[in-house]
Amino acid sequence: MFKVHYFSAYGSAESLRLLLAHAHQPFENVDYTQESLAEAKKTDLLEFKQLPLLEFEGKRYVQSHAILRLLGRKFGYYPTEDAYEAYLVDSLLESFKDTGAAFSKAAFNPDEEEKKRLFAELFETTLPKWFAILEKRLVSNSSQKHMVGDKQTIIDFMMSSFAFSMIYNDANPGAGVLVAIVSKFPALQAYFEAQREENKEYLATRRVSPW
Ligand SMILES: N[C@@H](CCC(=O)N[C@@H](CS)C(=O)NCC(=O)O)C(=O)O
Repeated sequence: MFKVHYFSAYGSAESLRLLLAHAHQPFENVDYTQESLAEAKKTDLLEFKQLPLLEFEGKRYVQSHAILRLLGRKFGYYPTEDAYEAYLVDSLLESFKDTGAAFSKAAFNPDEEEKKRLFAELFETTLPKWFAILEKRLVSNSSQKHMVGDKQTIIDFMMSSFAFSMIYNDANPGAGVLVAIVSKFPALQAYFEAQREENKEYLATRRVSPW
């Protein structure tokens, strides 16, 4: 049985949960609070003192993208035969780091004025530009239901994690503005609907979380 250690939230663990559910691999959530994370940091449980952590077959795995690739290889969601396809997957995955960094810079900024400015930049410039690039990749792919190739890969779980945690999530108070931005990208919207169908069993039963 897989154990997903994370907060009681979607966050950086959700792509892993989506993949495990799609691969019909039972998993258990081990939920943390800030307090229990602080306690865990005093032990050698978390190699980089961060979550998520995945545990299975007596081993522990950290760094969400590395875990995603590991599970992708294990369950057939990573293009191991084709180096170019692997590059396409990886370059999209890397772009999540850049967007995530821009989001964190805004969200955790202690200066309220600067925070407002950074969020405006994120919504007006960073996200629309990123979505345009994602959509361009999508329409140049052989299937518009997947980002790379014609079957599910780890990047589809990453895209779905973002879509169904942040954009199409009624529990996320910031979802409205993201829905409005994505509505300008019809191919991306259609892709997310295809991914909703692809992941429907998990999405129908997972717990509700604002992020
Ligand atoms: N590169 C790491 C980043 C992990 C990370 O930033 N985790 C956050 C939660 S999303 C965390 O553990 N924050 C608590 C802390 O650093 O004290 C990964 O992708 O796993």
